[in-house]
Amino acid sequence: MEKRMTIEEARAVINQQDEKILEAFGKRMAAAREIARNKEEQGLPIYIPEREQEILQRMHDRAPDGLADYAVALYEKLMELSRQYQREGKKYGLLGRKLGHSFSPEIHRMLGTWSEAYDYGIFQVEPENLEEFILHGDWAGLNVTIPYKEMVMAWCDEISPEATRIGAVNTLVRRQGKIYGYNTDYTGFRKTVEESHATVDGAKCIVLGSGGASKTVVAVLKDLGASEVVVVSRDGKTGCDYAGISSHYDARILVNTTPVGMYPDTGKSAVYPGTFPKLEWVFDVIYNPLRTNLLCQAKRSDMQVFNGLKMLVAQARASAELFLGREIPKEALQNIERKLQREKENLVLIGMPGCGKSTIGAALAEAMGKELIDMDSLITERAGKSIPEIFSERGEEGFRQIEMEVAESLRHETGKIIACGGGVVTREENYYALAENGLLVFIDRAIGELPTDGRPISQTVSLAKIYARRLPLYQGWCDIQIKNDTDSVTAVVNSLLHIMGEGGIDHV
Ligand code: PRE
Repeated sequence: MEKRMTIEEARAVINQQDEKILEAFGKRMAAAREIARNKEEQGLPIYIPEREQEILQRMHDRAPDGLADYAVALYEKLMELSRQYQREGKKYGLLGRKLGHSFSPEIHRMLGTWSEAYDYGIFQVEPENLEEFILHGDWAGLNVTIPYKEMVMAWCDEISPEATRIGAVNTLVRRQGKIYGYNTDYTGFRKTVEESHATVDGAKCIVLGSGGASKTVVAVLKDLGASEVVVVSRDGKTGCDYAGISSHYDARILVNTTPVGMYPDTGKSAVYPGTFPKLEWVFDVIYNPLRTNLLCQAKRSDMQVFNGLKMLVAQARASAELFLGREIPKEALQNIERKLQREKENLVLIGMPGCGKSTIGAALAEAMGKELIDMDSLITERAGKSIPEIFSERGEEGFRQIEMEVAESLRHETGKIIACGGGVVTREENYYALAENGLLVFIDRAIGELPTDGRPISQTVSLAKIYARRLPLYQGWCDIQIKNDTDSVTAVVNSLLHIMGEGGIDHV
């Protein structure tokens, strides 16, 4: 019989072998660094899938008995570390002037989990320091944003045909001491339009703004066959100023590329989409808020609306592919976009008094790890009085006034569950405050099931009348309508989570 080792003996063997492994590991990593230097000089990517495949196959075939799968797992990890080591000290990031609220670092961190982790930061640079930063700054790859997309072209050694044609660069990569400029916004916006299923071919389009983003949008629309693209600028240099828009009310597609309506200055829009009788699709390159005032208005007019999140994620993926010199799976796009949308958006619960908004809200908050905001509690706090007291002292109008102030104060909230009072829908202004970052959920409960005690409005007018009056409002406002007829909060919460889950509704 084979002699068995004691724990101590086996550990001594492990310690001895670990010394050897460590020494070999050091030599392997040093060789990887050498390869990295060579690759840098020759402009080759760090990740070479064929080489890794060849190594994995060899390790699989040569592994000691029963250890093939372990050897493969070990070498997968080893080569991941090797790539990380080769990339050490390489900095990537977003270059711009004011970047406080950018989603890019978070998106690139997530893209890293779909490929390999890379160091992505924020570079806020003033115009007078731009040249020095581009030419001599410590970076390997950059995304470029407002106001530098056109300026950086001056320092590029080579500019891709796409970026040259558009006249704007949003991605810079350093290779062999040279600076290469690309435009991945094109890829990002094209993806957004293609996935929207908007019929661009033969359509008249109107684009608000004339900066770098506008040029990209125009190129995409033209490439997709738009019959006419009207660019609106404040100074009218593009051939159309805001006063001239009335000659283009026959547009079918509208795209905003201006910063009007962007956080923190939200609630504004450069045009009223409702005045375009043929308008069907409205795009905004802004993603914060998730729905600009323009998109909120367009949605109220039953147009199809798309925010800038898909474009942002798609351009980031295309840029990361250039940074890393490798493909990143397509599935990363939808996954990251959905994650961000879910993380940032509020769930705004609307419906008749007593339909279960607060209880369902609390359960949802718990299930989703989000904070619950109860508008009625905020109203009580603001007034320093109970809701029946506000009604008896100031009437419904007084109450609605406070409610509107509270809705307005919630405009910039993100990632919360907001339970609203039943009559929130009676003031159109509240929609615009709540829908900017909110997915509106109408909880519909049978009238006979609604309680009336302690609810001033419900006691004075018949519930059926209120319901009849408000139903079209709830339905007009909501993104999701859900029945609450089971008396099981969990059932309602689960079906809502199901609707919002993978394969659920697509919305912004
Ligand atoms: C190495 C690392 C990354 C590449 O994707 C392939 C292999 C490795 O660690 O084995 C080395 C290397 O950079 C190379 O052979 O090209």
